[in-house]
Amino acid sequence: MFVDKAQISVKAGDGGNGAVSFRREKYVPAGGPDGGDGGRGGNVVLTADPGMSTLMDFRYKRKYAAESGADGSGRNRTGKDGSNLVISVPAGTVVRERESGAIICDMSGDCSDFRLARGGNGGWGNRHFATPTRQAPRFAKSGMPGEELEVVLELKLLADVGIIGLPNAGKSTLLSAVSKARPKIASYRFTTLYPNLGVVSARSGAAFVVADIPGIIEGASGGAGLGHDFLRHIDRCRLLIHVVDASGSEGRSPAADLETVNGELKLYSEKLAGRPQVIAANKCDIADRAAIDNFRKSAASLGRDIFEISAATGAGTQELINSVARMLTDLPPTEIYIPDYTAPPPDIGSPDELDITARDGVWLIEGKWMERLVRNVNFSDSESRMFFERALRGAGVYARLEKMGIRDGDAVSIYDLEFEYAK
Ligand SMILES: Nc1nc2c(ncn2[C@@H]2O[C@H](COP(=O)(O)OP(=O)(O)O)[C@@H](O)[C@H]2O)c(=O)[nH]1
Ligand SMILES: [Mg+2]
Repeated sequence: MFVDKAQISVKAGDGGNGAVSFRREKYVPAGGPDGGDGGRGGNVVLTADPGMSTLMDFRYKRKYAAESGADGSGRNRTGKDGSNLVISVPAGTVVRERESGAIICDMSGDCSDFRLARGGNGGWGNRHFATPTRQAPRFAKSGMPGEELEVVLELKLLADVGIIGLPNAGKSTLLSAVSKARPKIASYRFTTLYPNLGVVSARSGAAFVVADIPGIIEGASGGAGLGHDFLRHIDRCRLLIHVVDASGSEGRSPAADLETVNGELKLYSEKLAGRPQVIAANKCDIADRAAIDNFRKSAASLGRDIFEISAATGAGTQELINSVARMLTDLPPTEIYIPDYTAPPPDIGSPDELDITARDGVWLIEGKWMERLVRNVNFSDSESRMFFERALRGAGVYARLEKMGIRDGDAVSIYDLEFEYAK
């Protein structure tokens, strides 16, 4: 089974929690805090594997999660970092965010490894929270959650040349004649169920990659067949070789076949239909001269030239390849998709959702809203500190603390910040 599009969800590992622990030593009844920090969560990383040519692996496995960081423990032991989860995808896979369709990355060219989701940081253990007045902090911080994302993977082969044509035109035979690729060849429809890639060397020494895709059948672009999907693989080909059975076997007319495929191509994508196209009149070993000449004439009326070849005997194939190699030198390089995905602005939360807990006369305030506020305040600057004060008051944080019973002299702990409460 060939799969060229897959939807998966990925989740990076959560950070481990910080530990609450105290030193235990002989003759020392209450040691200082020695709770270690949580480990970092693992990232989800994509890696391009040139040996893969299908997204089949993603058909039955859709959820991918990297390992979470381990919790910290006593004796200042930091939790183990979660390992990264590396997901192999075929080279040329384009990754999009599911909902917006925006491109996150194109696994080709320079991009062979990509961090798709970032692991959360580990939380601090209680050893960070000791102060001269609070020598036994009974709290630690939780780890941060790992990033989560739903993405669509699309296979867009990194081939310079795509071979198109109706089933049985001889596409796979041509690929095997000009490269070391050994695609399946047979005379029934849809023999080729997944694309075959082959490296072709021209006389000039130039080499290029050719993709043989399953045949396009009539009505494919309307969703009638698989053809439409297959065209996606050759989206980024720089040139197309259009193989037509010139022998008119099975009662077909080469000129009509040419038109059928080009019609489908246009319906699928004007862009692809506009790519340079070389017509290979195949099976010339069994086609009669008159039929070939007729085909040449009708192609000429469309402003196109044809190459007479026989993929089976190899006749004419080298000329075809040399010409294609020449044309490629003048064509722009393989298209690389430019990412246009921007991560949504982080959820900034609201002051009403703040988590306030009192432990040992220390008032811990946590929450997204606070995190962001603290990040934006420079505490060595008195103006900034006043701004911070006003923000807390304005958001009703002090009112809440009062209501919960805070007293003058209690400590307020907000992330890395701690101060004494005074009405
Ligand atoms: N006589 C002759 N038969 C060919 C030629 N090229 C392909 N064939 C035959 O046509 C059939 C379909 O070929 P295949 O390469 O599988 O077609 P595809 O569906 O376009 O990939 C096979 O039986 C081939 O042996 C050719 O140049 N001459
Ligand atoms: Mg084939």
